[in-house]
Amino acid sequence: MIRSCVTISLVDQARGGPFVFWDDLAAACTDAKAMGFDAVEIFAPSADVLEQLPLKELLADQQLQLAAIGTGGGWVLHRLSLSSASADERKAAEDFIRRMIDAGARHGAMAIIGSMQGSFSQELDRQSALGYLGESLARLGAHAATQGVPLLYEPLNRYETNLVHRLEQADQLLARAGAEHVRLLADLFHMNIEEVSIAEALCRCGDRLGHVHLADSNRQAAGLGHLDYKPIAEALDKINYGGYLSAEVFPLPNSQEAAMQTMRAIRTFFAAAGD
Ligand code: LER
Ligand code: MN
Repeated sequence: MIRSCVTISLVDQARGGPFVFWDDLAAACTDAKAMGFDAVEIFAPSADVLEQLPLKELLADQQLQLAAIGTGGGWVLHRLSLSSASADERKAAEDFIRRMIDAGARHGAMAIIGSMQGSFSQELDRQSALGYLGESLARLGAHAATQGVPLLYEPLNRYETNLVHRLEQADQLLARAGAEHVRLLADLFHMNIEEVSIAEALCRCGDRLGHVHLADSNRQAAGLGHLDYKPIAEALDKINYGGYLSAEVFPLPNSQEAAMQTMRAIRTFFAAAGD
């Protein structure tokens, strides 16, 4: 059965980004539970910060799952990426992510590689950048497997990376690299820009789909833009998707409204979810 999830950002420098709740983890968990969410996804500055949070108690008190951990803080705060031209920076990026994987896995959560994939540049051509990225995904996926969780890889739209924009390209990259412990993350906002058909792209993922970022065409809560959720829900049903729909949207008109609108949309469009 599909489960509901909502994002919480603890990264001040990411202000203006597409996260529903901000700053106060305890208050966000209380709100998420009261609104009926099954889980939260946390965007944290580092593994150290995650490890210092009273996460175990907060999740237990609210009976929430920790679905996923965003690793993009490594990009936002340190400009680290897995496709940097510098071997030292690529290693630092991998180390940053490996520690995030461990910090999340303690709570059963998957780490997300989105912004940390980086871009190719004048210093490093596209094929080399994709080669390094694939190798890192394979290594980090294998590491995540030793911690009992898959790793998530998220294609981003053309304004955020010049490497991988569509799920099929991501799938091919993972297959070429032999990154068998990595699952695909489908972000409906990026897909609305890049995919020919969102529903067909989801169907092609099959059981390689590991997580969904739920957003509308304008990156507001589902139902506040012009995405048609019926074929999307049918596609997820067809592939028996049993993961999370995680609201990664702007807190518009405010965090509470965005979260409540997300729950309404999940209950309306995605059968059996949000009960
Ligand atoms: C960034 O646009 C995004 O969608 C995040 O989930 C990347 O980690
Ligand atoms: Mn996303």
